[in-house]
Amino acid sequence: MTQPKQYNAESITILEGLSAVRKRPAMYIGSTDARGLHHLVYEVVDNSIDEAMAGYCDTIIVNLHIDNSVTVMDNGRGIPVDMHPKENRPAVEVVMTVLHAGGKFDNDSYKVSGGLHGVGVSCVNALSEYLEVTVRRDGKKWFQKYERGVPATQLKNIDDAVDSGTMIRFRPDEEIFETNQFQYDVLRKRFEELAYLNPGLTIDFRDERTQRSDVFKFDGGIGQFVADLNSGSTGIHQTISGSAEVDSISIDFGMQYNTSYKEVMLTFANNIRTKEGGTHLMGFKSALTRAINAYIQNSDLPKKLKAKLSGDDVREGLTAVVSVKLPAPQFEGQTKTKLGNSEVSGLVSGMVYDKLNTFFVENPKDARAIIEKVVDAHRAREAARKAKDLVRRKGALSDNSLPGKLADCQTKKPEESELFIVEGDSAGGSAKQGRDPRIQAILPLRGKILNVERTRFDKMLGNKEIKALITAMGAGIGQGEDEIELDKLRYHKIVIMTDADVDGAHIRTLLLTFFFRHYPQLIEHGYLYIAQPPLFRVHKGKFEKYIKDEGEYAGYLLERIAGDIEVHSIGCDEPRVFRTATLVRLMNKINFLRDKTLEAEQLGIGEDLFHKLLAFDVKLTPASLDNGEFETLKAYIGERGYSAELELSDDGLESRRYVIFDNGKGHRTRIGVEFFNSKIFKQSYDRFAAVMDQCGSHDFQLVKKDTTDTISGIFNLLDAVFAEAHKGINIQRYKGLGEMNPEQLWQTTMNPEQRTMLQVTVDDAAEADELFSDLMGDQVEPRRQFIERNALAVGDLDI
Ligand code: 0RA
Repeated sequence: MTQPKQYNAESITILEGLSAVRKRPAMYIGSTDARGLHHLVYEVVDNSIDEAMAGYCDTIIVNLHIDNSVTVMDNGRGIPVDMHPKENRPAVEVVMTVLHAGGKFDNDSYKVSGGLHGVGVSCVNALSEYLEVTVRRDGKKWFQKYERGVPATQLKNIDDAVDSGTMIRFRPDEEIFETNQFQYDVLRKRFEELAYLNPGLTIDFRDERTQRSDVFKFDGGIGQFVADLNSGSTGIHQTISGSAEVDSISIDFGMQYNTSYKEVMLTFANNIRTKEGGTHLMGFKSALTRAINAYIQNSDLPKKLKAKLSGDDVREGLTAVVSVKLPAPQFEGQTKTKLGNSEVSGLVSGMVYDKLNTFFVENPKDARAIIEKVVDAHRAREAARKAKDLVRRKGALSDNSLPGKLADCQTKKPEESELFIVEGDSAGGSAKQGRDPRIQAILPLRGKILNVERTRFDKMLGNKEIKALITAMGAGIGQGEDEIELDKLRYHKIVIMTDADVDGAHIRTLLLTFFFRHYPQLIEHGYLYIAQPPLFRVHKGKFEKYIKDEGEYAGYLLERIAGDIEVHSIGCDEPRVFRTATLVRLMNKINFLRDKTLEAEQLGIGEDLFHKLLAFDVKLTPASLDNGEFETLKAYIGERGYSAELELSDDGLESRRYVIFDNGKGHRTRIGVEFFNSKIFKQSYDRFAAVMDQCGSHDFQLVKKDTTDTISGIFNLLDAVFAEAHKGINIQRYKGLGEMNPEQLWQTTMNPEQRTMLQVTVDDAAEADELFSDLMGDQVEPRRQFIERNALAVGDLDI
């Protein structure tokens, strides 16, 4: 007889705790969007990092699976499994189910995590459809599974083990998260950072969805971090670095000046990136300014180098990383990424100051190069101030100081005014004629505007195009945010309208850099937009149509042909006829299946096998395969030319289940069971079933006006229908705005009633900043690649 599980007072408290997390996930992990989703991974990895920092672990493996579950594995001591004296349950179960229980069993260890990510792995558990933990410890291997935070099995000893470690696999709950798609590049960046901050630690990152992988291990730590950050530009001296431990706070920094004018300063507290800075950053900045000014004063330098420098002067062209680790970090600020511990400032400042002093004395050549650089920056800053005053005074003269090229709108109300920044004079001409002059202003920009990232402020203000833009907008300009007067901004929609080609993408990126650097608050207010001119032009005789993107293009072709042809499904019991709307729906389903079939092929699953799995009348899941459905699958697929076997692979660390299909001709396909929980499979299964239901054997007749073709296979049918739709029309991939006349430009791109525009948002200013740096720095290759990738897909521009 089985007893229903008894809940005691403790387990009820636990259930309440977990359900609080599920009710208000944002309180624990910040949000339930992509950011919160990634947070789950950081939380789990941070636990392994703690184990590494305590000196017990040197390798962490992170694996993204096809069903969007994640495995995090380490070779640390393993979470304790002995009975917790008070809770009367294994310690690992307490860690997994009790909020903030993570490090409680660790009395002596140097735990510095906490703070931003330190909500505990129990939160991850509560927010996961399932979580499995495998612990190797004291010669035994233990396993437990939870569902939505609640134990689904007891902790079981499943095997022996030779070594130790912890493995956690979880699948974020689709009921909680808006998205369950992990972004490789986002995680990759974080793991790379962590590897720099923890020298000697290996982080091995794999993505089974795409077969991408990276292994990070940096023995050189922060010094190497700085050198690598600078590898795109030219350093002007050897990297300076230092580390110390004072009052149980450990401090590491590295810095190097390069030939650019850009300041790159990354700060961390307990491995967490402090985007809003804080006391460690303050300490570093003050030490830098003091040390450089002191060296200038006290050493034997020519008179032209004797200047009194400001903080801004000494940071131009500087790349620096500062990392502190401390027992009780206080995180403040809007995004809780500002270090608040007041004692840190003085400690960092003193340590960096001493280190710099020594470095300057011991390396006079390097010191000289640095001083020349920062004094030069000082001079340029003075010049910039003068140039800015000039622009100010000129701008203040009168209203007709607006740039001559600007065709302004009639209204003076910023709320209804729109400024279109248009690439080139000819498109500018069309836009001027096509616009609604009441509310729309046009500013044509000629040629390439300046790359502001690489240009000094004074030079930038000397650029005609930039000056015209600044005066047209009317909100001023400055190097500090407070110098912008947003209440004077003359337009509340500023629209970047460039061609859909590589040059257009380049100009758009340059403009975005300009806005990001100098008008961040304008982006924050949602005033900046990107126009979406059409990508295709279709014409036949006098008829002409502009089409936004590939999707609309396919839709247009289908609509066009659907009235002229019929598709008959033959070879099934009840032949069906598809025409007009039913034909469009069928083709859309097949088109979708084609996309997914290509994705499956990327994963190594060929079309024939994929479609046979889709045609199986059981919708497989990882669990159903374990529960005996496999025998049915084996029989089914056996009749269709494949043998199948289940494989349990256990490399001592991870145990995984695969189905192996053999087509009898020497080709084997190995599919992890989680494939049957992936979107690719689940969505395709439903569409395929619908198509099967309607078309049975997949033999068709395509009935045209004069002839009838017989076609076999759904993708052949799709190709034939599209080929038919293409007949007799001209399709042009449309390149320049200039190819449209004013009326067309108005209709397709500018008319507020009909247009679509992308609103530029800076969700995360710091990350966008890095994107811009990558794109706009000295390095040409990443920029070229980015522009090529995004030339025709503005929607992907993630800023
Ligand atoms: C509590 C105590 C000890 C280790 C851990 C937790 C631990 C947690 C995680 C989470 C992921 N990997 C982990 N590795 C270790 C110390 C146990 C001891 O004293 O042996």
